[in-house]
Amino acid sequence: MQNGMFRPTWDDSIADGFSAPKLFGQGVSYTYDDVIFLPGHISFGAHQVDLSTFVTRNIKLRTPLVSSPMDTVTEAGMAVAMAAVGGMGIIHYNNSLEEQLHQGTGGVGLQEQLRHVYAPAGPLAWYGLVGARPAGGSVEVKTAKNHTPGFVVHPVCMAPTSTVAELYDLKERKGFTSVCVTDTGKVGGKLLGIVTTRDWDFVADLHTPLGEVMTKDVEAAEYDTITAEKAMQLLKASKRGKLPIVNSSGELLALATRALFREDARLPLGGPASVAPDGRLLVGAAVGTRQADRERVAALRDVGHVDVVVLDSSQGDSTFQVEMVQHIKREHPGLDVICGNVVTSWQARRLIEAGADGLRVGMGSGSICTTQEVCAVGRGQATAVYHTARLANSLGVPITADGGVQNSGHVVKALALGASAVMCGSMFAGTAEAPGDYMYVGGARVRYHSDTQSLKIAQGVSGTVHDKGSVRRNVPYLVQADLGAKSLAEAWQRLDRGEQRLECRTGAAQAEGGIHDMHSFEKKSW
Ligand code: CPR
Repeated sequence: MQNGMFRPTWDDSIADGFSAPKLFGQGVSYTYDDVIFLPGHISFGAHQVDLSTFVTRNIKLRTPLVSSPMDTVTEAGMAVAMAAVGGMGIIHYNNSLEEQLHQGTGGVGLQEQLRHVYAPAGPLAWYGLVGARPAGGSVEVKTAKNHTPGFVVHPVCMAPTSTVAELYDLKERKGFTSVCVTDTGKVGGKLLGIVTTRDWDFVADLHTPLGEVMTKDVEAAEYDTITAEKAMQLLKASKRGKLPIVNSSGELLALATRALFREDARLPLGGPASVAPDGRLLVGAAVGTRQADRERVAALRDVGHVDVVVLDSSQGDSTFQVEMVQHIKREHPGLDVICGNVVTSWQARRLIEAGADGLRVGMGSGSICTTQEVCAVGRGQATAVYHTARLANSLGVPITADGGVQNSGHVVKALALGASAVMCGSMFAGTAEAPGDYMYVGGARVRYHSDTQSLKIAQGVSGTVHDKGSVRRNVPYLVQADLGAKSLAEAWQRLDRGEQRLECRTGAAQAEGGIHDMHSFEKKSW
């Protein structure tokens, strides 16, 4: 005791467990579940823990979570939601550039998505940032301090010629019972009306066009003058559930809803959104390493203003990536590049020397990934994260632990072992912001097929995931760190000094650490 305060001093002779170098230096490949951290001394409150980190050399996140570039996970809605909670989304590229720019997945092109995310006049520019109103009429989001989300980014739209049968189908697939009706059937079309349950629940003829049942007398707010506060007031006063946001030509841009405002009020953790220096939301996009991808990168940068591109490959240590990262750094010097995936220090070093600003770590740990089984290569994710992070962090390049996260404990383990951020796929698939109809088929992605070769090897499977609500609700629960350290830097120092002790768990210890001896139970991660 000193001055009445207990000051823990480190004493190696009574230290239990193993240091990280010892545990991970035994030639054993450990997954997150295999290892357990021995608890340390806590001398601060949970609210004092700061998990902000750099996900690349230049991009800092308040929340160290990134959503995977998978067509079942990250499109514009997810990218915006991730930025709104202080993380970042990486938009997938399971499309040709042409398709991305003009059609896109599910009819929403990447160009459109990015324009919405970035265009100064687009609704997403202020989604999650409402309150940071533009000066002089132009929407220049200067600050994310007044984080008050409440707007639907891509409201579901139908055309007046769509039928009640299509609404039943939508309800079945997505659970939605209300839609905006526009002349094009899409966001950006002229707003003609709104259809809610009360408009169609007694309509017997399923072929009835929505134009006949929709409510035409809809109160809409103009984008240029609306704020979150005003939208809430209007919704309260009108006692309606939805307030479409339109431009001066009456074209639908977004939708404010009572339900979202109600939900936002209950969100457990607030804070600033992830914003680039120019005031726009941070977003990343995945690309490949072919010649056409060079044009894709240029378009993403020039049209979409992406902040980071992710070179998307299950085996990133290749001449293709080295040449691609060198090309990007030469042609687009301000654009950060995350290379990968890697699992060894050597792989990491080659890509860092080539110019990588960040690395994505994980091979075969993803929920739908069969790489280890099919190709006989990979590494247990805990071991991969520890070794690559050690090397990369010493060279000033952050790593993102990619794949295999099933619970908040896995996130904490990844971060404590040296990751600056954690990338999740299946964890976010099935959330309200993920694309898809509650079902996905994820095995046919470009990067996992070598289509110039006669032998094509699939390294993924198809699967389904549960509906998980909104990521804006889930994310705060995923980053509840109890590291015995106030920041990631402090946690890594403890790991380096050998003060953070670890052990490998036997199968029985893992069973004991899970739920047992219950007749029945319901397990909720959040
Ligand atoms: P989970 O978070 O779902 O466990 O893992 C997500 C990661 O899995 C992705 O970021 C990616 O690295 C990997 N992944 C995604 N699709 C894949 C296919 Cl089709 N095959 C193999 N791995 C995949």
